[in-house]
Amino acid sequence: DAAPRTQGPATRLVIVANRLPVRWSDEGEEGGRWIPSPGGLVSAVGPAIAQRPGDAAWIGWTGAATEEEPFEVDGLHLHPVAMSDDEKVLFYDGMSNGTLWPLYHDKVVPSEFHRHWFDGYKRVNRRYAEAAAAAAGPEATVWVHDYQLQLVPGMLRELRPDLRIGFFLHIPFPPPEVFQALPWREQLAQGMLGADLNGFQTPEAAANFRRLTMRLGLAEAHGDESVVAGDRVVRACAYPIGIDVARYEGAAHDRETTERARDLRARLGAPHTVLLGVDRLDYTKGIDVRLRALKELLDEGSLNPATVTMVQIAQPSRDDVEAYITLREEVERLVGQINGDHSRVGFPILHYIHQDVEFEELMAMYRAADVMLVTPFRDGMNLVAKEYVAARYDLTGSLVLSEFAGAATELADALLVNPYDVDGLKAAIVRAVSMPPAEARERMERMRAAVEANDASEWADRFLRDLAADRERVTT
Ligand code: GDG
Repeated sequence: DAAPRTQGPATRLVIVANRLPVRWSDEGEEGGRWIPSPGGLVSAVGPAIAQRPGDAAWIGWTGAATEEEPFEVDGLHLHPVAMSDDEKVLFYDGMSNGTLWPLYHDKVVPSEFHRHWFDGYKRVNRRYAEAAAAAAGPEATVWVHDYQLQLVPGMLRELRPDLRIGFFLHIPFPPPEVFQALPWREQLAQGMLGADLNGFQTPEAAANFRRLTMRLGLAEAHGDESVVAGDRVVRACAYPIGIDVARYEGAAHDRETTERARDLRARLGAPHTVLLGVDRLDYTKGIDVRLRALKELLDEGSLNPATVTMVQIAQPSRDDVEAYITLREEVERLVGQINGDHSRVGFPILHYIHQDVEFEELMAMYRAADVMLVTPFRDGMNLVAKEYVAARYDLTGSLVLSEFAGAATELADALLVNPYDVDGLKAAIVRAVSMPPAEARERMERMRAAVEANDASEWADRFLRDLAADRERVTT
């Protein structure tokens, strides 16, 4: 029976994402409490929810294996989805991060296909779909997020045909020629076709999806930004995600941030130039190639270790997945080599932080860094690039940005690089380090205009507005 059990008639908007936007804090009263955990998704979707106080719900995983009751944090209804340790291995480590993540990121590492991973993925997706079906009020809007939950829109449409369903993919969507290798290609594509609107970071990703559905014979072309699947029009187009500009600009202007940035530079030994990298420790982010470029520049004397220092934040990520363990070893080997060859006692040339840095410290780093290095081999958008630009209100600083990040479309005034071309990357770093202030200023001004023109709340509004728009009927 598809009838929802605990349908909340008041719930008009349901967000479905792998994780709930909260984390458990041991500090405070009575042994701990849930506190908001502001990641990229939370800050992007948060404003849309804030406009609908009391009638929005969020379905996601808390990180726990056991069943938990719905609870509330800051007026938001949270519906935890339980996942056993075994299911986490199949659904999250396996199918999501061992199959789909590498496949969608140009196979920077090989993508593995295992039938039991997909079975686990299906089982867990069904659980999210059932939780969303139970939480959503009549004709409510459900917004499903990202590659972990690609089957949810289709499952949800079967359970609740009355719902408006949107899906947004935060990562790239590969060309059909690559996607077609997936033994479960039809099911995954059908899952997304269950949505009324599929959003992607770039027009290329959206076009790849439309082309795929046609090539698989699941849909037919319909105008520039839609396909027809059965008797339904499914839109698939680009909604490049933005950042909460006011939050980043506000934090950058904060006097404490300015003092912290000054203090940071002093602690780094008052170098002439500070280079910065901020990434999850992920093989798609090109941390290794960036360090290789730095190493060669120092080895050949193109960068002077007496005047340059680099900070690399590598936020711990997915450390149960084999490829991440290997990457960490490679990055740490390079860090050791670079520091061994070029540091002086008390003045390491490269500060490598494999820790979660707090927001205020991150802002101080953006303020302190003269050159920001964002060099992913492939990235859906990359928010770090936009955050750095938002923090540079004094119009100083240079951004070296991979042309394979979605952000390169909007930030065309960065020094764009092909991260596979080490010589090109080295040349861009040297250019960034020695860029005349007038040129840096012009570039930064234009980049700031681009970041400001695409605020996170507008992004969510645009998506939800288009999702709410009247459905086009299929006429035959
Ligand atoms: C996926 C897509 C897309 C990083 N280290 C720390 C920290 N961060 C914050 C950054 C930024 C966020 O994490 C990372 O966002 P990115 O966009 O750079 O990358 P992914 O995590 O891969 O995100 C990506 C995004 O989804 C949104 O659609 O742009 O392409 O892959 O906000 O600032 N924050 C703190 N400490 C850290 O150590 N506090």
